[in-house]
Formats: sequence, structure tokens, C-alpha cells
Amino acid sequence: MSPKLAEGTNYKVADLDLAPSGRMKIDWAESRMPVLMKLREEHAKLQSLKGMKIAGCLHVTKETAVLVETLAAAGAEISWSGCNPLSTQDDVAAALAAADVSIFAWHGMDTDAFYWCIDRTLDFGPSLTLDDGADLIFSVHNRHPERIAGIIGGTEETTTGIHRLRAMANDGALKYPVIAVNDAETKWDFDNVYGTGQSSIDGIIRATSVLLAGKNFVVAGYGHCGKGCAMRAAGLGSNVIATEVKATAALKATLEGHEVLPMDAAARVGDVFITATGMKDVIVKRHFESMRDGAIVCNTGHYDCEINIEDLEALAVSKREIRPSCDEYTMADGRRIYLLAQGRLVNLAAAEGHPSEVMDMSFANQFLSMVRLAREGKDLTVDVHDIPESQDQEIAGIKLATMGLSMDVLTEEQIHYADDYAAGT
Ligand code: 9W4
Repeated sequence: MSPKLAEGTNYKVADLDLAPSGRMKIDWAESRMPVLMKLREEHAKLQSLKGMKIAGCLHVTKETAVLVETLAAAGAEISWSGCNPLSTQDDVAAALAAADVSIFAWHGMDTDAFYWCIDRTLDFGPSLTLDDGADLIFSVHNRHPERIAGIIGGTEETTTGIHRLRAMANDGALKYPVIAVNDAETKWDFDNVYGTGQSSIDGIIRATSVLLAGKNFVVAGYGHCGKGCAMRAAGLGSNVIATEVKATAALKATLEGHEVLPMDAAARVGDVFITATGMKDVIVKRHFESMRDGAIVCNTGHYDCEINIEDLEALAVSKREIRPSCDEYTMADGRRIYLLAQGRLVNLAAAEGHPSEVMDMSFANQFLSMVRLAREGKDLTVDVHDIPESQDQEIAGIKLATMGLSMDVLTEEQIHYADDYAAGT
């Protein structure tokens, strides 16, 4: 039976009584998101989004609420749904509904409800769409093509979504311009290195409360996320071991002060393992067989197949949830292996995802892309567009300024020097 939900003409959420708790979370996030708050102040005066109707499909979190209220302050009319039933924070959804934002989202909804919610956000005839995963754009194109004529453009937050939209554009199937928010440096680089780095360690500590100092901390995959985890674990006193399949990445890991080993060797000495590769079967049966008693294993890669859990289940003689997000598997020889968050993304399932300060920049990119579409969307070709370098610099510049930091500025002479091919060396 579906739980009892709170429903009005422009909202459907779990429970409106949760609104005060959600508002407290939003207030906290606002205090950590100075870039969006600065843009809010500026664009509230300019009313840059006046007359725009924005349908959004994005994780209903405290940080998203700050984005939503910034879009509204700039003059937009909003209708929102969550892009993943498990990421919706019911108290945040209630706070938005209580503030008269049109929102259709509750935690744990089924697939039918998910699409029903998206459809409700299309009822008011949006002029812009804002996506994380492209479900809203796909819904418009596949199920509500009659809405396309009224839409100026949209944005997409994720790599996977952008990949699919580029394929659509290549086939001529995309019907309005889309801005690829993920490709902004102030989005992907900061999310992956600093966001995933800190929140993954946060998830490990919340799920286990172990001391990381003195531990062998194995990072599988030394891409941006792996590098972020390695950097933070090293900062807490761990001896970091990186495993890689790409020579340049392994070389970077060693020059950045970490040990490099194949997983077969790392498995024998690791105390904590985190996978961040994007590849399946990174930790499998033979690794579990050689792990030390007490080894902790988790994943921060996008797909939850990096750790072969079937292998772990098959080797174990017993299993119990010893703490929230921490399952203890006991092997036939008595060794215990601890799997966190059932192999799902440990930073989201056992912690709170990227800190608000990091989301500040990702969502500033969403906000400025909405403003760009409102201003010049009609002149954009129907394609997937990159974020201009100037937007990255604007966002990073505001962030620095809000941190009280300033930079040097090139003189006219220096700018000329850089471009002067006649000058020799
Ligand atoms: N959250 C999520 C997804 C699945 C999931 C324990 C197993 C992504 C980006 C942002 O996907 C997101 N499964 C869970 S909890 C959970 C959470 N479990 C529970 O049992 C299943 C997600 C973006 N973001 C931040 O990172 C911070 N603020 C944001 O808006 C949010 C959520």
C-alpha cells in the first residue's frame, strides 16, 4: 500500500509537517552557498528570469532548494520533481511546498509515480527544462511532444545524460537546445576531486567510526574521484595504495606520494578499500580470499558493480548488519570483511553527498545557464552546447571573492607579451 501523502493543487509530498525541519536544512545550505546567494541578490534586482516557466527534475536536497529559490527570486515560475526516488529529502520537499513552490516528490516512490510527478511539472507549459539524468527532456520528446513548441531550451547536469543527448542531436532527434552543465570545470573538477573526496571519507567514517591514521587505504582507480579520496585519506594519516590499469594515472599516483600496487597485492595488505574506477569486478573472490581480518570495503564509483557482492556472499558463512550502512561478512576461516552501503555509492548512501560549498558552484552553473537560455536561447542552434569558459571564470571568481581572496591581474604589457610571436624568447 502506498503511504499517505500530502497533496494540494500544486504539490504532492510526503508530509507537510516536516517543513520546519526542511527549512532549517535549507537555511544551513544557504549559509554555505555564497555564490548562489550573490547571484540571487543580483538577479532578483534584474529579474532575469521574469516570464520564464522552469520545469526541473533534480535531486530534492537542501542544496537544490537553494537553487530553486534562487531561480524563483530571479522571477521564474517553477515546477519541480526529483530525479531519483531515493535522493528526495521529504523535509526539504515539504519546506518548498510550504513556501508555495510547485513540487511533486517523495522518498521511495515507484516508477509509475516517478513519471506521474514529471508529467505534473509539464502541466504548466514550461519554457525551460532543467535536468539531472535527462528524464525530463526524454519525457517531453517521447511522451509530450506537444510541449516542445513552447520550450526555448534546457540544461543537463550529468555525463551520462549529456552523452545520450549528444547521440539524440546527432540523429536529429533533439528538438531544442541543451546546455551541458557537467562539462564546466567549476562543476566536474570540483565535484569529483573535492566533493567525492571528502564525502566518501565522510561516508566511511560515519559507517564505521574507524581511525584512518596508520591504516593501509587502498584506492582502486586514480581518476579525479580516486585522487580526491587518496588526498583526503593521506591527510588523515593513512598510507595510501593506488591500483590502476592506466600507466599515466599510476605514474601520477606515485609522483603524488602514494604507493602503487596491482589489486592482487593490495588485497593482502589493505585495511580499507574504496573503488572509484567505473569498471565492473574490481574486487572479486580471490581478493576477498586474501584480505585481512577486519578489512572494510566500499564503492564510490557511479555503478554498484565494482565490488562483486555475489562473490562475497558466496564466500561468507554468515552476515549481519553490525551498524547502519555496515554489513559484517564472516568467512569460513573466521575472517570478517565489512561491506559499506551494500556496495552503493558510499558518499551518498552513508553520508550527505557533496558538501554544500561544492554544490554551490555546480548549481551556479545551472542558474547561469538558465539565464543564458532565457536571454539568448532563441538564437542557439538545436544542439548540445558547452558552457563558455567565461562562465567558469565568473563562478570561480565570485567564489574566491566570497572567501575574501583576491588574485593578480595581467597588465596590458603582459597580455601583449603572451600574444607576441615576434618577440622570440
Ligand atoms: N542520492 C542517492 C541515490 C541512491 C541512494 C541505503 C541502499 C546524487 C547527487 C546529488 O543519487 C543521489 N540509495 C540509497 S541512499 C541514496 C542516495 N540507499 C540507502 O540502502 C540504498 C544523489 C547532488 N547533491 C549532493 O551531492 C549534495 N547535494 C546535492 O544535491 C544528491 C543525491
